[in-house]
Amino acid sequence: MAFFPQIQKVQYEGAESKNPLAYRHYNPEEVIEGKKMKDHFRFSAAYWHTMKWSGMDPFGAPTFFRSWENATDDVANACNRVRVFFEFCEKMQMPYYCFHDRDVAPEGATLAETNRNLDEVVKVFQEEQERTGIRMLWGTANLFSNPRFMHGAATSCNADSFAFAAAQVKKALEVSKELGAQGYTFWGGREGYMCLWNTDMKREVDHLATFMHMAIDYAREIGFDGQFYFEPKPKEPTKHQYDFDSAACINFLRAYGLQDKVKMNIETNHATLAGHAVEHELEYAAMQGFLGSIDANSGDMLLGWDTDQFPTDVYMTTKIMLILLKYGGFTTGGLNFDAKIRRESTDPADLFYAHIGGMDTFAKGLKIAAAMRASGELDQMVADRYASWNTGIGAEIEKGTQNFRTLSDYMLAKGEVEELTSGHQELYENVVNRYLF
Ligand code: XUL
Ligand code: CO
Repeated sequence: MAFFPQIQKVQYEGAESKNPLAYRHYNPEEVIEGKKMKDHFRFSAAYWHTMKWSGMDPFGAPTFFRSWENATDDVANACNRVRVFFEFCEKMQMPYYCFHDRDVAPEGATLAETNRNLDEVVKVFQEEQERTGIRMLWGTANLFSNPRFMHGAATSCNADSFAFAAAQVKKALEVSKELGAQGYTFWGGREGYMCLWNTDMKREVDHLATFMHMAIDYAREIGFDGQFYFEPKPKEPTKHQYDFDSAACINFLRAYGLQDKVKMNIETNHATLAGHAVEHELEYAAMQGFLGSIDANSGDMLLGWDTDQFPTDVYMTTKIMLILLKYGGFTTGGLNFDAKIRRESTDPADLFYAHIGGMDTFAKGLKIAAAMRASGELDQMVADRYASWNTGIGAEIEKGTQNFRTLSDYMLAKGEVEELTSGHQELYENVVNRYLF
């Protein structure tokens, strides 16, 4: 049975197409810089937004009424929903997906029943993976919705909350292995705090590291060899989250001996919440060797919270693709649309328009980024800006043959910094614009 009978498989039709259900730039088989577009992006749909977002917000009830949902949200309904999801992914030519344990199966009266519910639904995922070839990019566990996690999970003041979270992640790792997931993501949820008066920060952060080590040890024990990711987010739901941004996360990973086991999953809207741009977060993670995966979305600067909108800004996708190309692209990671349609976008077709827009915006960004790299114009301008480091004193500092004494002698003899050049920011911006329009 088809749940989207009026929608055919979305195909590439070229830039001139006016068909709202076609790709204008995303051409999966097209080769750019020696790699197919589909392999550059490794696009993924997020189950929690695409299937579970109901349109509910803090001020109002759900606005989406889907023909495939029943009122009870039982296991049978959850299984049926998986079929809907795979029809969606198939029609979108979406090669990957991600979910939290609680997105896909309802919680039972006990942990044992909850695990059984999950097993039932995972069987359907397995069938649908077999049927379609669509694969799981990464799995994760929801350690934030249930009231038992009101103080956090791994960083809770309550040891039982930690233990429950551990039991949940144990099961989520088993399921990720069963489904052949290529990764597993830790997102903090409530791993942070609201008030330092009642918080033992050192103890909480130590516990977070203990939790991650336990998860990784268990994964290795059961033979799950997916890549682990840490997803930064500075606030929401707590005021101070321990996974604030790339720099804070990487410091944490290094401080606790996790640096060889975990990479970063960077989300655009989380970057902006941290007062950064996504390109800053990505470049920082990548230059430190932590480039892992991307949660693709965008925020609304006027609203300032985690609006999780689909990306439509070609400037932004160009910047992201430039960094991805520079660092050799994804290995285990991909571009997961951690994005939701607006609560006023009530038609099932809106799910398609949203993802098509996101994929086309990234495809256009990739083409522009590749053209910029092919000409080498911008790279040359940046290289010229740093020319003083290529010879003379600059080269010697980089080689490590100078020290404060020799540099002081050098400057005493020379007297003043010479040849300070313009930063030409406006010129750079104009050059970039030439590739965009
Ligand atoms: C929350 C968020 C999560 C993670 C997975 O803001 O981004 O959905 O991506 O837990
Ligand atoms: Co995310």
